[in-house]
Parts: sequence; C-alpha cells; structure tokens
Amino acid sequence: MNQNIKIFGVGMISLIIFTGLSNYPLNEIYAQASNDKNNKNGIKENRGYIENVIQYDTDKNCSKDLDKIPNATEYLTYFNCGHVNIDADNEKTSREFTLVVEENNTIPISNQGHQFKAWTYNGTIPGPTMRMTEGDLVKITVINAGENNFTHSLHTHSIHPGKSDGVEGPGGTIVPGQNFTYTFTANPYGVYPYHCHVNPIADHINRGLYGMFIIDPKEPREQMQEYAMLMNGYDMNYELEGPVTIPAVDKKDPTKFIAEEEEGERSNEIYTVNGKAFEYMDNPIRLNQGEDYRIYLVNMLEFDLVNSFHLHGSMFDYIASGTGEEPEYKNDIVTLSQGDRGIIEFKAELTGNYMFHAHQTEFTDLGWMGFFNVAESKDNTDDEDT
Ligand SMILES: [Cu+2]
Repeated sequence: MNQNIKIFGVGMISLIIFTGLSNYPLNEIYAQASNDKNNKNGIKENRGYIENVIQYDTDKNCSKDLDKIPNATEYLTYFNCGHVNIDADNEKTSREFTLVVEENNTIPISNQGHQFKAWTYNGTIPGPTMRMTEGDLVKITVINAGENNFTHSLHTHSIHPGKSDGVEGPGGTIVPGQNFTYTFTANPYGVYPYHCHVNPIADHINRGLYGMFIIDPKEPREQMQEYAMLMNGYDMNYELEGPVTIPAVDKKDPTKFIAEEEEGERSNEIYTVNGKAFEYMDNPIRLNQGEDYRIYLVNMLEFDLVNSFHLHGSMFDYIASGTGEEPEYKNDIVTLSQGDRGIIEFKAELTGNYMFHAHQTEFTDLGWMGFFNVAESKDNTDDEDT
C-alpha cells in the first residue's frame, strides 16, 4: 500500500482537497515521523524518505503558515514550500501552491507613506518565495479573482511543458473568475523568477505580479542563514500604461518609419529590494560576526536595463543562477539584467554597519539601499565577559 503523507497549512490553501489520500496536519506529521517507530500506518519501513523530506524542509526554514502576508522584513526569511504530499513507497514528493491574483490592492512601498496601486500574487510585492526540491512534482494553482478586470498568468523560469508556460495562446492564461494549475517537475536546481506573462507584460510586471522560487538541490547546500532578496522598481505613472507595438507600415513608402505620438518614457520613481524603499536602512538586518550567510538574489526591475547589488565591507562568492555548487567568482558587486539572478554567499568577518545597495547612485538614492548590522557573536561576548 502506498503510504502518502500530506502536510497541510491553514486557510485558503486548505481548500485544495485530494481524493483517496490521507491528510495530516503539519504538527501531526512531524510527530508521526519522529516519534512512532512502530507506526501501524506503514511509516516505519519508509521512515527514511519521509524523515529526510521533512528534515530538509525544516532546514530550509519552510514556513508553517502558507497564508502569511509577510512584510518586507519578514519576506527575507519567508519560504513557502507548499502543501507537501510524500509518497514514501515511490520516493516521490509533490508540492501544491496557490497564488491568488488581486488587482485592487493599494500597498505601502516606503516607510514615508508612498502607496502603489498594486496587482499582487497573494497580497504582496514581491509574491511569496516558493521553495521546492529538485525532482518534486510541482502544481501551482493561480486564481484570477472574479472582481479583476484583466487576464493574468504565471510564467515560471526553469524547465516545464509548453502547456504550463503561462503565455498567451496555449500556455494557461486565466480570465477573471477562473483558475489554472501549472504543473512541472522541478528541474534543474537554482533560483528563478516567476511573473505574469500577459500583454502588456511591462505593465503586468510593473504593477507587481512577480516573485522568486528556489529549486533546492537533492544534496543540500551547506547550511547557513538564508535570505531572499528581490530587486524591483515602481513606475507610478499609471497613465503611461498600454501596449508597446512595432510602428505601423507606411503604405506609400514601407522603408519609412511612422513616428508614434510621443507618450513619454516609462521609468521608475522608486527602487527597492523586497518591495519597500529604504526598508533595511530603517530596519537594518542583524548579522553575527563569524557566521556565513546566503542570499537568493533576483532582479525583476522593469524599464531599466540593469540593476546591481553591492556589499560594503565584505567580498562574496557568486553562483550565477544558483545552478551550480561552486561560485563563478568572488566580488563585492554583481550586475544583473532584467530577470537575471544568482546566489551570494559571504561571511560576516568584521563587526559594524555595512551598506548594501545598487551600485547605481540614482537607484540607491531612490530607495534601493539597506544596512547589515554585524554584531559580535554571542560566543565572543561571553568569552570577553568571563
Ligand atoms: Cu497579469
């Protein structure tokens, strides 16, 4: 008999019901896997695989609250690993995620009072960081809320079938009031953006329909404190929205270019990491001296060609796209084009306050800047006290 284990969160996502399988609340499944060595339900003989999956999710800091709406500081460590279904006999894990698209969601984008007329996945910009392991069967159900006005979709980077590509045509676009489940096997491991891919794409992205997901390698990376950082911007000139098309053909002379009426350049007024300008200047991220840190970094900035991440006071290893184990280089700046991403790893060597920001002064001045506050580790403090 197949022993299937499901880990359920609460609220909205629990609406997904599976048939023919047993459902267990999260706490119960942890208890079953860790305590009951003679479990009648057949867990014992399959203990290794189930325990491994649960332990790995725990090590990844997977949230037990899949309905959480994290603020910009909570976003750093909020990892949504979905509802987990473990088939121990076949050593297969599947994960189910739900993203609800809302168009009427005005959200704060600075601590000074700026608000943005956002379109969101699950209520935040960026949307939740979804996390899975290489080889997992992933099902992401996107619900386009009935009160919305526009069609939306979910386009994930990485490998997936065309019917789950989230583009207009055959790829699963969703009209208001409908939903679609995008299905793929998580492969290869790495860090990836996801975003709506409905035209005009720049508008759907600018309004906030994007996020990141992490496919972890089967063999875990070295364990350390991990943060998600997604770089973005906001063009608050909503009146400039609309389709971008190639110029009309001049029938008299097709070699000519018919200029469109000048509508003004799209550009960002505010830049951030994790959605809120200067968030980590106002609330510095506390690090401990001597400890290692990993940042999953994604650039979803629209309208500007490149963005960058610069760290003061340290050098970091950089793994492009997160698709390898070994860093490509060591630097204190990484420059990323639209949609590009990677993994930063560094040790907090020295105590003090260290800026991190875009190495483009304009972006920094307009919100993309924060601080790490490296404190003496507790061990060192204890040593000095004694
Ligand atoms: Cu959209």
